Amino acid sequence: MSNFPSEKPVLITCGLPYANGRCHIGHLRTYVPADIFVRALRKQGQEAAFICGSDAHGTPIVVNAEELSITPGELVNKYHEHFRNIFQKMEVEFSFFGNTDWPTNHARTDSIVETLIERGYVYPQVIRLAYCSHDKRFLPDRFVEGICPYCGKTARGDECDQGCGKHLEPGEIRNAKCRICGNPAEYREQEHFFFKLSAFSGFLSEYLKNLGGTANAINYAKEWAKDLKDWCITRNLEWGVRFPGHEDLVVYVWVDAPIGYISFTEEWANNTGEDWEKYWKRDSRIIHFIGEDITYHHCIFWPAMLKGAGYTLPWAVVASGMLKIDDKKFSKSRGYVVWVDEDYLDHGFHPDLLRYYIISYTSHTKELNFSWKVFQDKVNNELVGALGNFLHRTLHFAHKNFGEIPQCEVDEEIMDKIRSTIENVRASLDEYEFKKATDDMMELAMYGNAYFQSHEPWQLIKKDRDACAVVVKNCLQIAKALALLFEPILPGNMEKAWKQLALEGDVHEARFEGALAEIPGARLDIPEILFSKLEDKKIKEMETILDKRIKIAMSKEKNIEAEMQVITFEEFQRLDIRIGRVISAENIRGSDKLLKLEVDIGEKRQIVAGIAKTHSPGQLVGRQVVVLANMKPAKLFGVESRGMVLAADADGAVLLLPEKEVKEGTRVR
Ligand code: B3M
Ligand code: ZN
Repeated sequence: MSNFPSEKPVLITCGLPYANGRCHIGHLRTYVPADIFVRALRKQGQEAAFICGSDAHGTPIVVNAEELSITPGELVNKYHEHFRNIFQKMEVEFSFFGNTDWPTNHARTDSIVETLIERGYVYPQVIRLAYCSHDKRFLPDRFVEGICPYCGKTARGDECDQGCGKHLEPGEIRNAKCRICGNPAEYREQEHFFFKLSAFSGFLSEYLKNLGGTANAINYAKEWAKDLKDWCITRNLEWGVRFPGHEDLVVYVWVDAPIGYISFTEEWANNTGEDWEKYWKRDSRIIHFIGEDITYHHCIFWPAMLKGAGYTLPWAVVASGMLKIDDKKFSKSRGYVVWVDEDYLDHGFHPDLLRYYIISYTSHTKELNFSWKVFQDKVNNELVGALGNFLHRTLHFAHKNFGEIPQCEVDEEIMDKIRSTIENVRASLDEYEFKKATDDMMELAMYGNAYFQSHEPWQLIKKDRDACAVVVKNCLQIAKALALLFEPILPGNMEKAWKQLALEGDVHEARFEGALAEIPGARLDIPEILFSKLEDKKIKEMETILDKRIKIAMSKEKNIEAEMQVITFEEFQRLDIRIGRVISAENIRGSDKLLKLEVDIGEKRQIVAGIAKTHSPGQLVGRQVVVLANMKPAKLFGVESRGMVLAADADGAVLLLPEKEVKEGTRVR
């Protein structure tokens, strides 16, 4: 028995994209499978609302807007439109796509936070916070950079993004620096508000036992639930949802962002005459599709908040694995990124191809590697070679020899094969094994190809037209099943296939079970080819674009490194360089390179210098030299050295000399 359709209302959500940057393939790794899942639910007769929207708040948006000299609102609106547009083009069809800065979300957040306060789950506490006295402001989250107290890597204020990945509470980061001016931050005390997450440890441990979804989310969460720290849920920002009663505070973005799931459901329900409480106040099935990196927020923080405020808890959390580009870690700054508009859609690639790649490359929870070469192979071998080939040869043969769908019966064996394929697909979908579901579908296409090949209709037509008609009818029945099964993944092309099969109605609305209803007799048109091979030339072009981007990023990185070699005047001033006079000099026993000097630099210093090969002790006594006086003391051949004699590093050491004699101890600047 399959999980769906269920009596309970079903709501699917996707992690909300920050309205802060362009859409790349990494985003699609969550949205495309979620869209496919929703379409497949509907194909099983399950009504489902599909909800998403822009995450409008948080410091990344404020920081970026500040850098661009625009308001956070302007930045958010720009990217909100960008994402909507891309989702539309990629045929990711949300029932509603909202924005967490819209009034409904402010109102729902107020209401939830107030309930949590009333119920005693929020308490004030004075904490030490990073503060920049230069910019005269507190430095929440990404306004501060420093060292992760857990792993020692560079981190930003709320997350160790380059190291261990831990969530950091305000005040936890070490060696904090202001991101605006680069000055070291100070610490100031201020009252903030905490959510009593620790009080939910027992509840969460029980809840997680029954939470559905993928193991990569649930298993980690079970461990985390054992030991929970309270979360500071207020920030010193202008931009965001005000914390009730405090004009200078907003709630942490991770409070109002998931609440977007509720407020967007409300907006959608208001538009469509639905009842949002059916999903969020009563028994329902809420399924969150997220990226693996935000599991903590969705399996720990969010259910605790919902429980505390008295809302329906998520039924499943489905987490997608991370994305790699050419087997390298995805990174915008290092150029390992594929932009959905600029690198894909704008080049005329059909959305179906990328949808297919994402769903079929590997299991949803594993790392997905994108490479143009593999993209080409998958399209050419699987979509063109297997699915496209079967659909086209069937339709082409049927049209050419019969001009219509023959009026005979479909063999029981074929219906059984289709039936078992649908069952397999549904079972795989229930387990969120989307690749397996796709492979099950593709297996039917290969079965069709093998059937066509072994029954040789091109021979049969010459000998026994009726027998040939049965073979063709069987193939057309398989083609119908394929159009229905693949519609969630390849909505554009399966719509065309549906029409080529002269089928009535809308393939997007039709159910999987329609695959078992005999394909009705009808006239056939000349079929167009659905999938064409990707040429080497195009793939090379795409690879070159990516390579170039990586090279540019690399050279930028080198420039930054070069910049790091530059020292400031203050740093230079730390060098204590003085004029000295050599009082005595002698060889050091056992070394043919070193001389032991006594130098007057306003005080007497013993210095070991590696100049024995170019200078004899006699040449040196009485002459002036330039000395770095605050060189860290060292012992060479057992002789202590407290300073360094400066020389030009030419062919051997060439000692520096002041233009004219100056007093011993004179500073060099
Ligand atoms: N805006 C994006 C992320 O961290 C973040 C998701 C919010 S989901 C409520 O992946
Ligand atoms: Zn760390």
